[in-house]
Amino acid sequence: MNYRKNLNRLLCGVNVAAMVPAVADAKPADTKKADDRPNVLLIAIDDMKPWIGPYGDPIAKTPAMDALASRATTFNNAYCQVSLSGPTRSSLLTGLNPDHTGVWWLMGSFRKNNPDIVTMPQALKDNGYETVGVGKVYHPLKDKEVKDDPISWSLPYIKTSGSQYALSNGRVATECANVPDNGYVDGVIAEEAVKALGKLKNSDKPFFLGVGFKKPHLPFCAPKKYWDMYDRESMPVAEFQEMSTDPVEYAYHNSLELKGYSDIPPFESFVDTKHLDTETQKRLLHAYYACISYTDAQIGKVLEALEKEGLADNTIVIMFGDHGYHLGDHGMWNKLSDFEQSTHVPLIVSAPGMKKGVKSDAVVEFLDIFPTVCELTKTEHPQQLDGKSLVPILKNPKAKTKDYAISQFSRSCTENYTISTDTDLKGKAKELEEDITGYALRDSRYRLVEWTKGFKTYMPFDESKVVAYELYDYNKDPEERHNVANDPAYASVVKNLKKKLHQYYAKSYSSPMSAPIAKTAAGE
Ligand SMILES: [Ca+2]
Repeated sequence: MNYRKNLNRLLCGVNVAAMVPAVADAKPADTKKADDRPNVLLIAIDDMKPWIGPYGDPIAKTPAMDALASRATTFNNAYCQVSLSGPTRSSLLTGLNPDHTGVWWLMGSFRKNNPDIVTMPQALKDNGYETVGVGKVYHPLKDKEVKDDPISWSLPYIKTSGSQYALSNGRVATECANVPDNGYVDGVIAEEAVKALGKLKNSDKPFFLGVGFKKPHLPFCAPKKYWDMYDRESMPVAEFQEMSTDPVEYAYHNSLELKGYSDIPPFESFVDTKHLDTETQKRLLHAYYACISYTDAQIGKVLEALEKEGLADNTIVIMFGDHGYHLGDHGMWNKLSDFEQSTHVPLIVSAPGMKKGVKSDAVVEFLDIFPTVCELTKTEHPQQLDGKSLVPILKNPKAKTKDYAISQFSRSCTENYTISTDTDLKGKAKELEEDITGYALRDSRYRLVEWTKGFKTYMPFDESKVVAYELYDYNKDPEERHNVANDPAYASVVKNLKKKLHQYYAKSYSSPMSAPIAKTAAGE
């Protein structure tokens, strides 16, 4: 048994903040630099759907992401667990489904809901890694005690300052300014990430660097040169801007986020969104692509620095967009749904010794990232994780690790993104009884959504809480024009997928991670 494995065992599950110096002392001096465990560079991109080169997008110009994909596995069928920053990032970074973090709304804190949760960077820190973050890695909470989860990082979180806007045109949804990359904050984040890599290369320890870019999140602002890469007239306005047949009201929302900008013509409800004139839609799409290319260029700087510092060969790079995005499809904008456009995410993973330049069609989840990092860095799981390692797929793109992905959405988010304004779930059981949640099971062909009232999977399932179903057949209907849940021709499909979904509920409920959330919600 080698030294590192023993060290891993020793540190597993222990709060080692106080132990690290002792362990370092105990470590023979000449083995310090022999720690050849791979570094981890986690690149989080806010609100970026897979409209990028590696996913075959015919319009996007993303040379840096293309280059990354050429030495990585691109996951064609990856799904987020919630289509909203706070919950999706809480889930991804803890390796726990949203019912085990208790974060369903924008400002929830998994740390307050269950202080014992061990995050991905925290597990690596506890295992001898230097861990540091810059930009938006966790969703930024107002509560300073839990903001950026201080316990995750061995080095102080890198502060960046920069403006959302370069011009003073008020709160507009799109902005094109003739400024350098650091005229907006993502340029500053890239500069700081590059500096951090220069320092981390000199550390005796392997590192985890989390870098979070803020575009293409609204407002869609980017330097002019990225706008100039695209022709506005050729922007792909969504063809289907209606509700599906046999619609379920909970599945839709009123695009509240976009409505908050002064340069968006007023519209009253989601069905009126289609009345956003074509010119405005094309401007938004043009701006979204400009922001993607702007972000791509910043990623390029970070990856170039990784190369220049001699770190590229021994660094795992994981790049993801934190959820999908509606750009007019179904008559909706923004995220906040269980639909394909909102839950299908870009995920690209490059790791030393693994396949390069390949694509996998396996259905995978963001939950799978934490166990993958554990396996690649030989870090033992600090708690029961809800995902499965992607390493078999990184070795063989034809491999499959699971039959379906689960996403969920809490409809209480629609009005103001949160049931209450504080970050604490404590004592919210009563409010949760009114909460409508859609659990979506996506396999390689179908998506079944079971809408429930007052149910979360940390509780025992009770069929009386079901309020509606959706079923989409992506082989026949990739745009979700028809909800076929009530079509007799699909009765056996619904039955089969319901069974799988209910098995998932039972498994989630039986996890040791359920009880702490149930207690917190109950106010205990
Ligand atoms: Ca986001």
